[in-house]
Amino acid sequence: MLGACVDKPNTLERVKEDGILRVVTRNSPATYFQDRNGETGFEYELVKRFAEDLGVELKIETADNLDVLFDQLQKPGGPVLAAAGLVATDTRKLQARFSHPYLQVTPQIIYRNGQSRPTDAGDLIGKKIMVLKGSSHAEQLAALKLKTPALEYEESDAVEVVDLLRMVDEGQIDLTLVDSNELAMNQVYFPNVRVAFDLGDSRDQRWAVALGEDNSLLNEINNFLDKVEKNGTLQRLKDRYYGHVDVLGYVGAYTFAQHLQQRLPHYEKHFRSAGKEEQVDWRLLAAIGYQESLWQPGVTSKTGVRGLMMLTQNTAQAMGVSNRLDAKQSIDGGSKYFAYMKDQLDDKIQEPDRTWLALAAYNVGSGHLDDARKLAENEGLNPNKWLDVKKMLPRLAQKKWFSKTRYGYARGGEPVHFVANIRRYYDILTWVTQPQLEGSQVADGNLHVPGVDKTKPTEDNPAL
Ligand code: BLG
Repeated sequence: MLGACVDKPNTLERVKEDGILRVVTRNSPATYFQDRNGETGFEYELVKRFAEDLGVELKIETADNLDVLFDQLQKPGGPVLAAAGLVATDTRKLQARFSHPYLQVTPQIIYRNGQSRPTDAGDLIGKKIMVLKGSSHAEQLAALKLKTPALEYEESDAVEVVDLLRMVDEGQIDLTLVDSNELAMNQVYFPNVRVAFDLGDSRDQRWAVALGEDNSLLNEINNFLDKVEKNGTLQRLKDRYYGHVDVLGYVGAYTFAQHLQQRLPHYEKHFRSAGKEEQVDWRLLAAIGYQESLWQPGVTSKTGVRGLMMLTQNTAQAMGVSNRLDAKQSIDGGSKYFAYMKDQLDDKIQEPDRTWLALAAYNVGSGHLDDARKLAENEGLNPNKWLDVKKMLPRLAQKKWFSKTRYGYARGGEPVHFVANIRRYYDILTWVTQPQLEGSQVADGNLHVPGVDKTKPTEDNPAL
């Protein structure tokens, strides 16, 4: 008997023998989805690193709803791990075992701007509320209903979190309850959604394994999570996926959403055609345009730089732009200039650094960028890596350093923010534009939120 037990491989050994880590998740912006580079999402990135650590291949499966997800986990021969932004509620502890936490989230009641703002649980009575079926939020509302029987809410398994937020945004429901990280990711799609109040304390998200798991996998998971917490990997992923609101602020995030609906549709066709012409992802060009002018063709900076892509007079002339305030000319000229900046970089510079360095050159000029690259080299850093060059750029504003450079003083801090912001906007634009719309005939502003039909004209959204 004992011998049989020893011979039988434990879960971890089985995963390693198979060479495959099977993971079940949900297809949503906060967990797992497709973007310009293929598969991505916070959970996906984290679990991919875990598979790499184990030296096995990752196989992702998606479950349509949370009940199915927990069923899958129990199935013999099914996925061994669920990574889907799960909170270990009492009910779920009967269905699975949970890892150490990796993300703290706060459940938030969401309402539509312009409606009266609910401030406590009592204000939820009489409102049309919807949450995901089988979600921890449904459990929270069920608990609340025991104390406040007049509370009514609906659970749906036909929607995702983005749909719930859209329904609030468009007034189809009054309220929903989502986690703060989901809102942080999605605020940029929905100009009208606002946080009413936090419902309860913050809670931990954890990975789950089957109830009968023999601890081998769970221990390995916990070691991994502790490691990525310590070495900063976890924080980097959090910044990348949930940092938008931190960077934009809530006001910036819903302002972006407004501009996305009201302004970008006027210029999307120009970005697409310039992207085609210059062989650059149009969403990167659109991100430059947002950083430069918030997609406003008539702006002029303090320094006399003008237009949607903020061209200097010299650049405009060199790119054949006769009227910088003409949106199409500005976009074409700016795109051509960016492609030119990228082309003339050293052949040794690989993507994606090539793109980030070309963006810096767009903003500060290629001479100053070269100076910063030389400073990097002198410091023993890599002049072909954006991470290293960006450390040097701010030195161009300090006499101690710029006095030794060829092109002298430059406001070197500006391109660092410039590139960081554009990368954010580019990420966001990648999320809101679906790959299947690429190259489509409809080139006049087809923005698409996952799971949401935004192509229908609405009152708030006349341009679509
Ligand atoms: C850029 C030019 C570069 C030029 C640098 O300035 O403009 N880029 C474009 O015109 C697209 O060509 O390089 S140089 O020709 O080698 O000197 C340096 O002069 C524009 C930048 C300047 C910046 N925006 C595009 O990113 C700007 O307007 N900064 C001032 C902002 S404010 O007035 O203080 O608010």
